[in-house]
Amino acid sequence: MLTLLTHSGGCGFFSYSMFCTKAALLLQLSGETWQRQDVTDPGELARMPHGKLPVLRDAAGAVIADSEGIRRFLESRGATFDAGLDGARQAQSRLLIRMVDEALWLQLMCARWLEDEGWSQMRASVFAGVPEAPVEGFRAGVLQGLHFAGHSRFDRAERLVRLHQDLTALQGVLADQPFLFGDRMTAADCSAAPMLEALSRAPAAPQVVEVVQGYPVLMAYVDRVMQRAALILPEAA
Ligand SMILES: N[C@@H](CCC(=O)N[C@@H](CS)C(=O)NCC(=O)O)C(=O)O
Repeated sequence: MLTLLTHSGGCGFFSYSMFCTKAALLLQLSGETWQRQDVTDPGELARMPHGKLPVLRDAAGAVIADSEGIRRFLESRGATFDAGLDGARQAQSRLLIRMVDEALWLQLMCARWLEDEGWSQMRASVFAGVPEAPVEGFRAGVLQGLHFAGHSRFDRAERLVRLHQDLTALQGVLADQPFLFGDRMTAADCSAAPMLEALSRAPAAPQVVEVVQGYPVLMAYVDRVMQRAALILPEAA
């Protein structure tokens, strides 16, 4: 059986990591039989191929890193995530996934790690009970990364303008369809729904949550994707 190694969840999130939830949705769509295994030991996380999760382990013990690596692995076993999409729509799907996985991810990182209100909610949820020194050290590394990427050099107002632009674009693609590319859930939904979900609730900072909650069509879409995938939520800690 396939085992998805994930960050743990809580507060209604399958995983606090939207990339782990994305991988879980891809697994659900693929029709494979799989199980989850939460990685909570920092030493074990550091031993993962990129020091990150999600990672998929197959029955022979081989490990596949990264949600996109997991997608390719599932496709190599016969999964088709974009059935029925012509070449142009497959290209649009790829562009959209990159936008969500890269641009909205930076928004989420700022909302959870940079903004003080987001960070205090992270301390109370994801890092509850974890000693101050290592967590603050880890945060400092994340903030350095955001500074290098440049996103944290924008002020909050500029970040929120860009967030509005991206959400408006996503809503434009969705229009009145149930899923981003029509009646059927595709790979793009596996990226977009978990990212929107993560941006729409704590531990994301309240000003970001307020913006995202201002797009009820997108919020209904997130619920639809999660219901379609019927992910089993982890037991409350
Ligand atoms: N590009 C990767 C990103 C995975 C990722 O950023 N994982 C984060 C959690 S959302 C992580 O495990 N971070 C741990 C660390 O950096 O130490 C994917 O698509 O899977």
